[in-house]
Amino acid sequence: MEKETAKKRIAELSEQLEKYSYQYYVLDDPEISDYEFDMLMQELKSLEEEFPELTLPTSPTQRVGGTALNTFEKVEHTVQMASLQDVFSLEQVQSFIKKSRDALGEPLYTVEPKIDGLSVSLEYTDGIFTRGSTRGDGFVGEDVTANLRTIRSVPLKLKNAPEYLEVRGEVYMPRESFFELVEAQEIEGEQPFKNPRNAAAGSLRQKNPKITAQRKLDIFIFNVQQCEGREFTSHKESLDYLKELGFKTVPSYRLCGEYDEICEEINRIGEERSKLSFDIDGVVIKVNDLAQREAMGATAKTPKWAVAYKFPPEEKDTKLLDIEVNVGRTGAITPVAIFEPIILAGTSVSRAVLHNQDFIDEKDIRIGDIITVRKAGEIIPEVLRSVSHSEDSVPFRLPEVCPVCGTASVRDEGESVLRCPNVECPAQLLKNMIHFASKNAMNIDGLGPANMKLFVESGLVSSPADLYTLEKEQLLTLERFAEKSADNLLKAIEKSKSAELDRLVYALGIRNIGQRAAVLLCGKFPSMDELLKAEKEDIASIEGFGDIMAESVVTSLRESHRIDLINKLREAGVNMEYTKQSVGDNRFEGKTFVLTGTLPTMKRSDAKKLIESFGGKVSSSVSKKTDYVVAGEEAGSKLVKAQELGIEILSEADLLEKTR
Ligand code: 0OX
Repeated sequence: MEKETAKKRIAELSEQLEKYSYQYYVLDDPEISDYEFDMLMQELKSLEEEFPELTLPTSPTQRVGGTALNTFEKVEHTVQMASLQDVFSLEQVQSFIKKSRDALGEPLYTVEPKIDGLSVSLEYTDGIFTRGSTRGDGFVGEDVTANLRTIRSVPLKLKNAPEYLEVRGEVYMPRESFFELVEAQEIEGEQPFKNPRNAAAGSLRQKNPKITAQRKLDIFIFNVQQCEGREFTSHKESLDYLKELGFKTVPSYRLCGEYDEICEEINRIGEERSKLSFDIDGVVIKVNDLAQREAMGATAKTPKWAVAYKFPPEEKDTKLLDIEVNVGRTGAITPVAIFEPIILAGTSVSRAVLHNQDFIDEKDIRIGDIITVRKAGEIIPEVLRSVSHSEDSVPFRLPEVCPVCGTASVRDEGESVLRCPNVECPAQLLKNMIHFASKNAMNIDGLGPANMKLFVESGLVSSPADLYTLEKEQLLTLERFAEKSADNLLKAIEKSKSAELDRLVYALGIRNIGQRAAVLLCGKFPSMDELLKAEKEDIASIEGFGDIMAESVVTSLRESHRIDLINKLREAGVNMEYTKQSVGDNRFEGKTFVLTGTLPTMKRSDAKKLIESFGGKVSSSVSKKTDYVVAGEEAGSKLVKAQELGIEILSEADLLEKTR
């Protein structure tokens, strides 16, 4: 073909393919079949191969290109990519409406779904997609242009575009793509992504755009950040314009005036939620008029003219396929519901703890039932109820013997949990050993669950004390170990001998004694000998301790197998003294917290103890002196006041993160 003819045909094909891509990826309404599309693409590719000098960077063939990067360049956002103020109740939405009405009279609001993905900026110069970046901290993000180009709904070229345009949107992974990806990851033996949002984030930060291209990401655009050559007076007008330019804008943006109307739209979006092919985690309410937005202004992080209403935990029905009976580290026999996978709060779940026989009886949960599951605190799935039994189902009974070692199970007085009393039960032994060596306990590098399983199953060790008499020759008999790995492991075991006492106390796996409790115990009894002699009352008097914890310590440390273990560890040279100066760190010293609403997993009293144990203060009212407000569900006026004062709001997860 002549070059001139090729040039014409390339332009024609590019134009057609752009149109069909737009119909397919943005409008979800293709005019031609996939086959016809592929044929056109094929034709374009071969022409470009023949005439490489005619290949434009904006050609539909050029979405996946370039080589893998080592690092992402930093991008300074000229216009801050602000985050949204979250609210958790309709009462808080109402208070936002009231405040904005007080300031503005009768403003209009746009109500749009809140896409659960990650925010990015796309920049277009003279209509050409020139740069795309992540939000980062709102001021500086990372250049992920090559990866964003692989997203089919990101236009590479705009028609009738302004001189310069920066838009903001949310990259997400549709649920179906997420499931496909997880399945492939499981087959490959890779750690699968936890939810579509993590998968989208991980895929967008891939150094190799070819991998991103396989991940089937998508994007919704929801804001004009900058536009040279065109002015807007309202958000709705700017969204309509973006739509016209060919962007895939947020799936709906309704204009509302009154609070009732906004509520109606929140409910409508909530009802649609499960039918969508992607995850949303709330609804964003924004003042529509841009001049009115200016008038309301912003705090350091969030605009005052918008809020994000976050949905309460989602509930879903599914089929209970089986009840698995697990034996834990402390011998607790726990029934676990195994159900058909469902997506809850953005994660695929198929298991939930059923606690004990009483729980099962109370809810009359039977194998084969349709059950309702929800995510408590968006983290831990729980079975709420049985909706219906299947025909000829029978009530479920936990076995009377340990499913692993066959020992008759016991139920301690006043407790609802069944236990396997056999301290040598293989299930308990292995889990205890794994716990002993784990990161937060003795921190023995290279001794994770897989190696520990191997050691226990091959009979090399049957107690944590055996680790300290392991010899290199013994390790070398195992296929997994060679000279170097054996030396490294022995070094790591040796190093663990000098671990602080609180690690050892935690590693002993005493029921109800977590890391923090171990630190507090050692603060009061700074040697193993003192701890072994401690009386229940003395332990119970430690701030943050209760009777159950104290009882647990005393009983466990009087058990002969544990005394035996401690003696052997001592003989092996494991540290038995506490050398830390202070009881723990006081990272919250001088900080005042206010707790409000129902926290997803913690009781408020526990959260208070936790804060105080790090030297923080908990106050009951919000004032300018408050440093943090920890807000849960149904948080009310305290949260509103905190928002007004620009105080940092923490979720339970944020609080826990701060104590890590
Ligand atoms: C979303 C979403 C996120 C623009 C100005 C402040 C926040 N995840 O769907 N952010 C915004 O708005 C930005 N809108 C959204 N719809």
